[in-house]
Amino acid sequence: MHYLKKKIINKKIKIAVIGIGYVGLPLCLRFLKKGYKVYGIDRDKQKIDSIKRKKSYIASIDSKEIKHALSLGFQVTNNFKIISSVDVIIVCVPTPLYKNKTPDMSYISETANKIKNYIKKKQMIILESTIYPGATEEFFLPILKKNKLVPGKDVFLVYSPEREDPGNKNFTIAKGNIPKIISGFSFNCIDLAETLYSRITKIVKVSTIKTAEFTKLLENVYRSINIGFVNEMKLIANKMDINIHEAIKAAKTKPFGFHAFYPGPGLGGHCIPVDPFILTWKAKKFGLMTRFIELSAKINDGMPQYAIDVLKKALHDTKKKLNKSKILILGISYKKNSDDIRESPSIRIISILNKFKCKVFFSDPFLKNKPELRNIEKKIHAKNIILNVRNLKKFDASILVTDHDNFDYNLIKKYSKIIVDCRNRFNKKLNKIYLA
Ligand code: SAJ
Repeated sequence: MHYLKKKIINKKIKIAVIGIGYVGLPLCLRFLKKGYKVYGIDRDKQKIDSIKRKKSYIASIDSKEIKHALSLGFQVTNNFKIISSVDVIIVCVPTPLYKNKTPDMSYISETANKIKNYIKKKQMIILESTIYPGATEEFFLPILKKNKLVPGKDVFLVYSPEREDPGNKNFTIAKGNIPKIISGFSFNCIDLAETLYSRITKIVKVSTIKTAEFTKLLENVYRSINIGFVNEMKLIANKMDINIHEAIKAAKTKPFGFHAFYPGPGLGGHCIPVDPFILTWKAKKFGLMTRFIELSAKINDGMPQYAIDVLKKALHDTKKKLNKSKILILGISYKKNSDDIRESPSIRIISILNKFKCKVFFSDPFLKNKPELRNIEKKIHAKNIILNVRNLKKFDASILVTDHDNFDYNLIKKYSKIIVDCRNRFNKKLNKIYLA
């Protein structure tokens, strides 16, 4: 049996996870709980210090879990030298977009650059970040070549896309109930990946690394285009004075052939607004114009402005002008019950409102304890306020952008002058409620 395979089965391997964010940290904890020696590597000193202080920086991970992980021997560092003494290297770094919507692969290339001086024979290198088909080999084969390491023989190159869903309490890495797609450079690589990942979850093997890279994008572009579709259906329904949510609820009764998506103020997060552009960028290299995917992204992109247009109409109905109004944004994270504000539509809405010179505040219970709240307020030129009668009465309109479950919807309905409802939380037909 292969040397590495034996070490994996006997839990003798050492694992280094590069990038201990919302993907890497849960992975570290899972392997630790399964009895493996794990090192977390990150360039962000704040993350390193937080772990050493037994403090979690991920909403879905309790600090008690960090304490337990440290008792199991979890070690964190920003020094890549440790790579030379581990058996498995798992890369979980971000792949955001540049402003021009092309993939920013700088984190991947920087990581490849950092590990190239330390990799050695008998190691397995796994990439989990969401990337375009071909990227794993493009960024990692050159460093193997430079070190005269033959993939599939001296070292084992694997791709297994992350499927961490922040805030999802039912499906988590910790529960081991999210099947993991795996593939590798050769049969040996796939076999070793299967041996490793089957220790922590169900696995789904695909034939090539490119297929695995493509599958991840398929999963997320599927969401993005369907959300774009239902957002366009919302525009039609609103024009025809039909409640789109009532129609979706009815359509859901069809026991086959319909999967419900819900209209909203636009797409936020680190995956869904990003992944379509990663795929379209690569498709263009093959001379393909992905019109449908790009059009759905454009529709989603237009939703924050649509919410503002509905707000303008609502203020007009009460003889008010937007630039003379005080507006409250309810919810600033990109999806409900989360404290993550990346690419949040709320931020887009606030920046449009700021251009109209109206006074904008927001209220988000998930942000109140966030250490970086002050910076967020400075960056978006809007302050977080407590939701109470006195404050609600001060505003000419409230826009419900992120429908956290712990909002007091009765209080909002009672004391808001106007409500622009982007999430159909106020489905009562009250004059002051405008569906956006
Ligand atoms: N959204 C809608 N309508 C919907 C669903 C989502 O407007 O019907 C919006 C959300 O408000 C949010 C954005 O889209 O702003 C993205 O929401 P999401 O539910 O897709 O959540 P994400 O971005 O956290 O996506 C993750 C992805 N997980 C991984 O990539 C590992 C995605 O594949 C999951 O399907 C998704 O979580 C999930 O199902 O929650």
